[in-house]
Parts: sequence; C-alpha cells; structure tokens
Amino acid sequence: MRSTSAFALCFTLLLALLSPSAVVRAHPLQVAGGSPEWQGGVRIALKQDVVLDVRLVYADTVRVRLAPANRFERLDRSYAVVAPRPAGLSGAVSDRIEGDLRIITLAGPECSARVTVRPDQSAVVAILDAAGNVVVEDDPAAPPRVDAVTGAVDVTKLHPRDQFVYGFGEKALPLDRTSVEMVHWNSDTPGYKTGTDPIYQTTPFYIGLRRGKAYGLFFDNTYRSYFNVAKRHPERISFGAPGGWLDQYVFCGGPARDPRQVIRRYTELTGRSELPPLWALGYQQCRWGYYPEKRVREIAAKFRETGIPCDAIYLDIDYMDGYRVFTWDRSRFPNPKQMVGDLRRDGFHTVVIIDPGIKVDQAYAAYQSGRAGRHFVTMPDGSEFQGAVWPGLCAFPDFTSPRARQWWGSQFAELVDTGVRGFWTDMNEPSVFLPPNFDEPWSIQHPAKTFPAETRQDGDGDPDSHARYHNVYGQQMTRATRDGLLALAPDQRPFILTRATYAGGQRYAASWTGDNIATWEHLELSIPMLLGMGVSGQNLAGADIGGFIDSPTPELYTRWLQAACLTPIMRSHTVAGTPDQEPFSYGPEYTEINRATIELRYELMPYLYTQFALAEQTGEPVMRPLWLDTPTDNRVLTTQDEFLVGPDLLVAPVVRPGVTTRRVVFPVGADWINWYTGELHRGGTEADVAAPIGRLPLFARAGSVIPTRAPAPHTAAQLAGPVALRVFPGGTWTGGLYEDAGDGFAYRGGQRADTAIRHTSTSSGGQEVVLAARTGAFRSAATTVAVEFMVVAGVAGDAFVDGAPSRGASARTRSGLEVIRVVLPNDGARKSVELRSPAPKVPR
Ligand code: MIG
Repeated sequence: MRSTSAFALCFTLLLALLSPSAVVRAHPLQVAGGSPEWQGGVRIALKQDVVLDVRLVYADTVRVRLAPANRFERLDRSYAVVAPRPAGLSGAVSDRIEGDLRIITLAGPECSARVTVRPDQSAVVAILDAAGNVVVEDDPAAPPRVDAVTGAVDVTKLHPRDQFVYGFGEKALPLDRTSVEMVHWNSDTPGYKTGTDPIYQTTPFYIGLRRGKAYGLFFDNTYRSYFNVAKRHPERISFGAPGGWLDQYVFCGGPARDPRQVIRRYTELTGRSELPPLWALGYQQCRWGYYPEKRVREIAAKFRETGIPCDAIYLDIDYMDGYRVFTWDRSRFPNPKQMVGDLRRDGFHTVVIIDPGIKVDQAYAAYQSGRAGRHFVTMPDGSEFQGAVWPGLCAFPDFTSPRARQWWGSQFAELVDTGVRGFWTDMNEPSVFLPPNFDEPWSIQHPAKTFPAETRQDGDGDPDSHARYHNVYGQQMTRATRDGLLALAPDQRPFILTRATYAGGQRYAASWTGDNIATWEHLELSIPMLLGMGVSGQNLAGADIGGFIDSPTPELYTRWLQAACLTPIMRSHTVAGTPDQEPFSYGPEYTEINRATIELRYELMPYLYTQFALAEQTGEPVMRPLWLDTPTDNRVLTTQDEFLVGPDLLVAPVVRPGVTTRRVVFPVGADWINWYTGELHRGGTEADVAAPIGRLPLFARAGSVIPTRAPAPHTAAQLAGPVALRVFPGGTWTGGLYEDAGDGFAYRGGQRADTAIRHTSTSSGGQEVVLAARTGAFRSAATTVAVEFMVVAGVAGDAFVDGAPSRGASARTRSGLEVIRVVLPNDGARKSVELRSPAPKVPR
C-alpha cells in the first residue's frame, strides 16, 4: 500500500495532537500537499476510534467514508470502482464553531460537503450543489453509525416527499423505487414476481430526482445491504449492511443537477458497458433443449428459410458431458468445431452456457487442475467446499482469487478454438441446490441455496467469509471469463451474458433478467426492470422473450418480441420441455409479423450501433426512461410502459392482451412522428395510437435523422449495404453516424468512421441536411449513402445537393412512409442535401 506509512505517520500526529478538550470537540485535519490519501479532503476523528473521511472525487462528486482509522486502506479495495483511487481533487476547507457545533466545509468546483460535528462526537454530512442547495443530507436525528468491531453500518438520509427514486439495477419493482424496502443478496429466484426481492443482482446505487434536479448515491458495500426507501418513514431513506463500514459516493450531476451527468459520473467511477460485437446486437435465439446437433442445424436452417434475421444460437447445459463445464457431450455433438464453423459461415454465432460448479470427479481435467491449484472456495478448516448443482457434487472456483481467475480464464482455450463466440454465465449468484434431506420450509431465497456464509474466499489478498464476497461472485466470474477470452482472442470483443453481478459488473458482461414467466405481467415488468438496469450503468441487458417458465400464447410471444425489438439484448429463451418458442413457431401469420419485428431491429441497426458506441463514451443508457432527458416533465416520472432508445426514438410497446390501440404519453421538448403514418404528435400531449397486432408503436423525434439500413439475414450480411439517413421534419437537430468493422478493437486506434449530421429548416420552408466530412480511418464497403426526406402531407419538393439540383426519387420506407430519396456517393466528403419546398400557393 503506497501510502500506508504516510498515513500511519499522519494519524499518529493527529492522535498526538488530540488534547482531551479537542477530543470532546472532535478533530478535523486537513493536509494540503500531504500524501495522496489525505490530499484535498478532511479527516475527522469521531467517537469510538471511528474516522470520518470526506473528499472530492470529481468536481461534482463527493466520497464519504466512516470506518476505524486502520480500515481505510482496505475500504479502497473496491470491486466496483475502476480506478483503485479516483484522482483526488483539492477542495477548500473551512472550519467554524457555531454554538456547540463544529462545522467543517469542503468546497469543490461544482458541489460541497458540510460536516457538522456535534458535542457527542457524532457527525452528519450534507452535500450541497454549486448553488448552495442541499442535494442530500444525513438525518440529524440519526447520524451514520458504524460498529467498530463488526463494520455494521446504518445511515439515514432525509427524503423530501416529492422526491422520486430510481436505480438499484435489476429489481423486480416498479420504476420508481419509493415506498419499498429492499435487500441486496444475489439469489437464484426462478419465477420471481413483481415485488420479489432480492433477485439475482446487486447494485446499491440510486438516483434521487426532485423538481427536475437529480443526484446519485452509491453505497459501495458487498455485504447483504438493505435500503428502506421511504417505507418505514415517508421522509427518510435508510440503508446499511452487517459489515463493510461506510463507503459512499454522492454524485451531484454537475451544475445543472442533470440525471444524465449523474450516470456519466457513476459510470466513470465504476466503468462502462463496452461496445459489443455487432452480431450481439442482432437477434439471438436460445432455448433449454437445443440438442443434438441435428436440431441446432434445423433451427438455424429454419431462420434462413423463413428469412427471419438471426445472429446467434445458444446451447444450454445439455451440450456438456454430464454437465461438466468445458466439455462436450460427444454423442449429441460429435464434431463441435465443424458444427460451430458451419453455423458461423451461415451467419450464426454460437453461445454456450457456462456454470461455475466444477464436478467433483478425479478423472475430469478441470477438477484435477482446479484442485491441484487450490482454486476452489474452502470451508473455514481449509477443506474444499462442495455443493450439488447440475453435475452432482461440485467444487466452486474462488473468483476473488487472482490465481483462480487466471486458471479459470485459461479453461476457455478449447471453446475459443472451437469457434464458440459467446458465453452465458449462469448460476453465479452463486446458486446451489438444496440438499435432498432438506426439511425446512422452502423459500425462494433460502440461505441454503447458496454457499454457507462462513466459507472462505481470497478477496484478492483480503481473505474473508463468503458473507462479504457473495455479492461479487458472479461479477468476478465474468471478470475472469472476460480476461481469459481477451488473452485467448485479443482481436475479438468478448460477449458474456451473466445472470448475477455487482455494481461495476457492466464493464465485464451484459446481463439478463433471469427466470421470468410467460405471462403478460412479466412482459410488462420487463420494461421497468431493464430501465432500472440502464440508469444504473448496465447498458446491455435483456429479458427472456416469451418468458422462460411456461409457454406464451402466440399473441403474447409476438407482443413480447415487439417490446424487446429495441431493448439492448434481444433474445428468446424458454425452459426445458416447453413447446417450440421461436419466431416461426406460431403459424404463418405470426411468423410474418415476427419477421417484420426482427427486420425492424435490423433496419435500425446503424442507429442502435451508433447509440452503443456513444454509450461506451458516456455511460448513458441506450434504453432510457422518459424522465432521463426531460426530468422536469412531471407526467413522465413514473412512465414505465414506454421508453426511449437513444434520444431520438420513442417506443410504446403493447403489454396487454387483446389490445389494438394504446395510450402514448409524448415527452416535452420535442414533437414526435409516427414511424408508420408520419402523423405528428406534439410534445407534452397524449394520444390513443393504433397498435394492431402487427405493429410496435414507434415514434421518431421531429427533426431527427435516423440512420437505417436494409435488413439482411444477419448483421455481417447487412454491412455492405448502403446506409439510408431517414430525415424527419422538425427543428434544428444534430447527431451522427458511427461505423466500424463490427468486431475487434481497431476502432480504438482510429479504425472507425464518424459522420456528424446537422439538420435545419431553411428560411424558405425547406430542409437542409449537412453531412460533415467523415473522420476516422474505417471505410465501409457501401458505395452509396442515401438521404430520405419524409414527405409531409403529400407535398414533396425539389432536391439539391451542394446547391445544385439533384434527382430525388420518390420512394416508400419499409414501414410505408413516403419519402424523397437522394442517393449520394459514399465518399466521406462534406455534403449539403436540401429539400426545397415547392413555391407556396398564394391564395387569391
Ligand atoms: O437451474 O441451464 O436462468 O436461463 O436455461 C436452472 C438451465 C439453470 C437457469 C437459467 C436458465 C437456464 C437454466 N438455468
């Protein structure tokens, strides 16, 4: 630890300075230019040898820790935070006495922290924004407490009644999390319902939004933490954990208190979802039961035969030899490399499930090497912990050990060589089966369904119990998997889909919402669930389309496919033994509709891909709640059956049976144009919109330019086709198009193409789209690019390219909109494309 000695020295000095009277007052210490650990913050000795440390992390972000003096080093060993120590910023410290209170203020560029130390040597902290308004503050009646021995912690914040609370990652709860109590303990909860808590993942991060102003709070604690959001007390948010002390970040959202800025900062701290390989944004087909090889080939062939685009096929646990991970059942899959290769040539990427449990079997290579290397979780006496899962009795890798992670990562060599391109990490809450003689009342989160709390883990050199590391088991499994894949295939973007994770896990893997049910209620629930994940940094998420447990009606499947059409991950999945659940499984009429739905996703792929490339830079979710961009629009604060995809598309899926119209709320700040009819809806209004069974209600922001491309059987086949920029009339708009090879990391070295786009209405009532000169070294194979102006009320106009008249052809989009299409060479040069309106008819 680089600053241990400096720290120890400073602290000894501090103790030496403490006179008995200073102890009564508590003792602030600010060291300007001291060791990095101390710089720019305040550290105050409180009662019972507990120290409060407050410092700036970013201009608008404060970190507050409360722990015994000798614990701060260990608190910095975060599994969530990317940089071990985010660079400190210096704040200005002032210190004054008010009556019997000592008030110490740390003022930063865009926020400040006010610490009030009371005569009993307790302290409360208020975070203020740039304007001096309170962002969030401790309840003066209940100052934060830590137990200096166990590390148990309890905090209570004031919660104004008009505050909305979002976030906490994957929760089976309404979008607004007020009036709920929740627990974070990753749990295998098949068939969870609205309100079941906890479920699979832990993200102790929330966003408070009040009167258009946001803040975020991250409680970085891996223990079984709880949050009581205005349930016990309507004006309080309480949280805590049975260990881990207090390590808390408050994000103020910049001077504007913008919720997007809160997410940018949270993901700057904990990492961002990487741009996935393009194929992973294609449609993915999964089910429990795709075997033997013949069946897998049949499914693939059926997609090509029906012309339904598909980029990925999954193999569930049945591909393995007796559920031994990293093996194949050769009777079902005699030649995996051949099969995977053939699928690949046909545009399918193979994804296989990977479970953490390693079968206890002396003749099984993974068990042998895992045991020899001592890579497994142990009992307190050092013996190997064993529990039953699919293969029978198993040992479990300790993913919090760097050596075990390295070993685990190397196990993927054969699968990578076989050509398997994606890895679906399941059962990593971790989940174990209940013992056969189990006679206690069953409950969905029974403690016996995971490792015993006292089992031991390495904790990256800070050995402790599973109680401390339980919630990071899945996250560290994905870290080990990703590191292994990058070492084996450095030129491929890893694709990992995980069930369990912890805050920050977004930098390693995408995730899905576990074992949902084929009901309308679950379809409806999937939207707030995915939105909650998005605003918590998890940009790549999906729910099992059609529902995992039980079987959807054709109508439910079709509506679910539509609702998932523009969610980050679009994957159908179902449990073993259910009827077929592919887009072509419901008869010719539904097949037709389902094809159109999946084609719509592929049509919008250039837009989606551009949004994910942006998200890698900003951390802002691609699938976003309506309030994110318009937090002052009170009508949309709890809207959870609509969402935005990037800033420019509004999706309002049908989530109820038997419905052919639905009410749509249009957010303020823009007008919205119906994707199918061209009808304009004013921002701030509501309307009943036609939603026949074949149609996903979709709206484009007026003024936007949406990059599209003709669908193809899979994403690679699409890439050579020209991009068509669909222009929706409206006000001034700026945006862009991002392109690259679709895989690999060359884009980070400049092998990318960025085209900035600007759309304005001209003074004569026409429209002008300016494509800026393309930057970056990537060149798409397409020789042309089209600009398509939507025709308003049957009135077209004349097209001009760089001021010269040009032939604009009248055409129709796939959804039936009439457009004037101008086709240009795709040479990357700057272009101005105008649609001048016809001479106005002057009424006599
Ligand atoms: O104990 O691998 O959530 O998607 O199909 C069940 C079989 C194990 C649970 C996953 C589900 C997967 C199933 N798995």
